[in-house]
Amino acid sequence: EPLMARLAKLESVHWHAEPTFCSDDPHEDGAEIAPINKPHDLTSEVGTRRDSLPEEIERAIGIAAKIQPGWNALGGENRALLLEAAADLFEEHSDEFLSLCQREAGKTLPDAVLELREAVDFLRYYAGEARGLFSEPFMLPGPTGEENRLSLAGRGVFATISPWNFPLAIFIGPAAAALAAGNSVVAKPAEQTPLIASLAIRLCHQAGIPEEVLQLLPGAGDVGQLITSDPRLAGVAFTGSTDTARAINRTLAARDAPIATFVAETGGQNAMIVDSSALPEQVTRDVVASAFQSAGQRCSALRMLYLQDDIFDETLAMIRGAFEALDIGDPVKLATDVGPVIDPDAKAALERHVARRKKAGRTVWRRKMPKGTGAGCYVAPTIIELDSILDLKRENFGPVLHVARFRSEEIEQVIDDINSTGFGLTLGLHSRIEATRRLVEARARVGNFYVNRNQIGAVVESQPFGGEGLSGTGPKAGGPHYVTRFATERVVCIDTTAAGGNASLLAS
Ligand code: UN1
Repeated sequence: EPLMARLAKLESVHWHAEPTFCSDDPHEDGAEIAPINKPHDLTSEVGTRRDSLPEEIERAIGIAAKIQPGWNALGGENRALLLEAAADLFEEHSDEFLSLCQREAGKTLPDAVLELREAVDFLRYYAGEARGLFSEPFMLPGPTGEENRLSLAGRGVFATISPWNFPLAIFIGPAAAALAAGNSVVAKPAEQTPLIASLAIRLCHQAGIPEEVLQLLPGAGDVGQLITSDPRLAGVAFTGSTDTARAINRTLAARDAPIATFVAETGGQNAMIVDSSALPEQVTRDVVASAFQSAGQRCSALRMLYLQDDIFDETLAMIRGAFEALDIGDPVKLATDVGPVIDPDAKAALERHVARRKKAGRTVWRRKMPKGTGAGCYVAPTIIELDSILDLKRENFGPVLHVARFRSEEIEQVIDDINSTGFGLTLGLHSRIEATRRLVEARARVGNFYVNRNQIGAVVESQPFGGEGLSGTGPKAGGPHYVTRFATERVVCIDTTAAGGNASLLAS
């Protein structure tokens, strides 16, 4: 078995040294991996797309299934070393990643830096998890003196399906978790951002993660549909819209196969509540960051701001002041605060939403767009006044903030309205009243609750991220329960008395 023989070789290698695994690798001459060192080669391909063919998908999953037991047998420590070697290479290649995040995903430079950092954090954190989780815990001996062992192992082949808004961090994060747990992975990036994904995959291979263990399957929804209908998959880790998560769940359930593990991180209808005890300057800064950073294209982003009525006018005036000062334009320019949205469909959906609210007679503030933004996928940052979050029917994924007023005695109703959307991702609160913080914390059903700060940018390890209800299945990415979801548990129980041959339950 040549694949297994190659994995056996891997076991004896100390990583961080020059990887020797791929000695019979077709890429050894460097021809295939050359673009890594030439960013212009990749950036000049921005906008190109390739869809995996049905036979490639079929073949990739077959190869992944065949290699997985060997990858699992390699052990948590070795897998950790390989993931850490990949993290090192990601850092070495930061220039290429930053440039691609700007050009392929339209990110501003600060957003691109945060994204790369999150990707590296995920690789290192899940590497640490591979070390910790796969050392066996101490198990009490059984009542008749048996020796008991509990171990974790990979489940098999995982598919990861990731979004364009975090084309690097959320592409590599779930894949790294699945790999850490001992699974092989077929990874489908968003169709809008295949080049960032392909650079990430090449560097993982260069770090020594075998090509058979981590394979890239680019394409759009039809490719995802083909992948997820394959009965050989043990599970899927998905980040994207709630509707797509439902469709994947149906596809998985319809297979003539064991029940799959499904980890989904989906949408949000995120609110922030600001009472009259809040500090207006802090509120202004945090509202603008939560709603307009990344052009509002984060599932954590603020969509619905509730301002207490007695501070409504003055706080909104300050927010509008900061909103008018945002620099909008080319994400490659250093001064830019708000870049474009991802594609013409995203722009059209946001424009329809704004037009409908205008038609319904709502007060709408829009930024006047600078010259030169007419041709690109730019959406003018917008603030729309509404009565309540219940006026929103869907997630509006872009630089559009809604604002409503509430009276202090209505705060419980506000929380109930937020809960009744069914989403439960992020919630912000600005208040200096401890009782209010306790009330909101106890009553709101959200995954990530942020107090007196912005509500985006959860940090791996310190702030595990993920929601409930329509926002996803959990467990939280970058938290201590995530990797275990990708693993299966086995208990081995050995009756040590039988080994002596002088005792049996019947005789005793
Ligand atoms: C997403 O937009 O899909 O907290 C997730 C944050 C990021 C994750 C966003 N760490 O904003």
